[in-house]
Amino acid sequence: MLTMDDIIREGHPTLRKTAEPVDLPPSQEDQNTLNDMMQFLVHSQDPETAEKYSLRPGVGLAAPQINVSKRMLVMRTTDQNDEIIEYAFFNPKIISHSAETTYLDSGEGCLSVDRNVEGIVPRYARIKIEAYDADGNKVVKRLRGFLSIVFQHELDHLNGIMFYDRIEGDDPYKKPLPPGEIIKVNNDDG
Ligand code: FHF
Ligand code: ZN
Repeated sequence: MLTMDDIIREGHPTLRKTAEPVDLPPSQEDQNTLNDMMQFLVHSQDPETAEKYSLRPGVGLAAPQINVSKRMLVMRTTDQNDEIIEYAFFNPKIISHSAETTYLDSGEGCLSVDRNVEGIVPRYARIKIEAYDADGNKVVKRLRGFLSIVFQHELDHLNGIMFYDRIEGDDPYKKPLPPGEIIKVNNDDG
């Protein structure tokens, strides 16, 4: 199983690289990696397993964070109706997005960043995405709210971008224009 020891931290060059597209249909090896990444999220969100292995609770993970420079990401969280949403994607991309922006009221954190970085991280409020699922089937989805923000955080990792790159340096609390709804989440992690 993956643990925090498998997660590389800021300063590691892989986090600043553009990840390579995955060959489709996906190889068994790439499918296994995607599976291991999702299991990390499941473990990290289970209080007993998280405590046992000292895992930080995560809602998303991108392959570069485990030092695999390939375009793969996983997300595990709940949607607007409190339904558990699990997405595991190869070669994800945004095909359209709202002009309206949004941001997490509590700011963002990252499994690859061992410090608190405060400030507004502007994100598109709504996105339409295209990706290939774990079986290599093409999927198109519309995401909004927290899901949209998590997807954009993960997609950034595939492009070598860290969340704090998007915080305005001279004014970290500068409101993005045009602002949309402000997303509040219960973040156990602070
Ligand atoms: C997280 N955790 O998952 C953060 C970190 C916005 O690239 O947000 O670095 F456990 C992936 C409810 C709400 C319950 C939030 C995307 C953040 C992605 C992982 N936790 C949470 C929760 C959380 C990063 N990451 C602080 C670990
Ligand atoms: Zn991250």
